Amino acid sequence: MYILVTNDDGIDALGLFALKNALEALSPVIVVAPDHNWSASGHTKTMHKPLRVETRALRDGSPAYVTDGAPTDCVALVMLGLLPEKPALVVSGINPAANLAHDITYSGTAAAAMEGAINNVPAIAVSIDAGHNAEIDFAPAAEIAVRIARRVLSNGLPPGTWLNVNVPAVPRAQIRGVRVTRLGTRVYRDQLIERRDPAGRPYYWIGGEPPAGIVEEEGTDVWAIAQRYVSITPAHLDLTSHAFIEPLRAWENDSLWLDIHKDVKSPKGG
Ligand SMILES: [Mn+2]
Repeated sequence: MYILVTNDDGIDALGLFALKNALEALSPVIVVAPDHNWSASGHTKTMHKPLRVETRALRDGSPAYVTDGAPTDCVALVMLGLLPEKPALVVSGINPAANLAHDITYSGTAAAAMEGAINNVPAIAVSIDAGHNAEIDFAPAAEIAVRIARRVLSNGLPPGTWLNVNVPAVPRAQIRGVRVTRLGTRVYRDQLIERRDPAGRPYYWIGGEPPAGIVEEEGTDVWAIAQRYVSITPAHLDLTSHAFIEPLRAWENDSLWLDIHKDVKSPKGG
């Protein structure tokens, strides 16, 4: 029995190390992490090149696996047989920036947890709302991850479900508590920045201010973090808009499809 720890910031990230050290209080931990930073790579699956896996000593000398694949690949490699048995739990992080609301569609941290859920292994993504500050104290989030991991190991999670955990970047005494939340609304402040290369051709950066969010939406992850609560969102692989299935069903017999058979050629060419 072991916990698989991975991240999207790469094998050398302090958040990965803090998470691994803290979770070892619960169970053996095996680290499989990318060899470089994959932040905002989403649910990338490597299909067009081979994957290399090597062993690497972490900063305390303990062994880990490092891959040239994406965070998703790190989890998939293990699920498909890199290690003799599947993990009891996947924990991804600790990401040094929040993964709130729409962020989880970009997040490699979240994607690694989704890959656990796809493989029927309970999974947790852990992030700190710190905005890539070099002075981050990972200890409070690591300790919170241990508490949640302990509960998930004993209770499991429903199929297709993973937990998206965000921790406010404040001293532990200033954390007000824990709120179970739904995903909120991000407000991205990206701008398209155009520059010129030495040949005069334009190139672009998508950049700007860090994202904001609608903090007034009570009960959301964005709201909880703004209130200095730990946010735990039960996320699901099912991205279906269930509320829109019935309204959309009216389209099934709509005039939109009246001529649908006319252009269809049969396999015999008739
Ligand atoms: Mn990251």
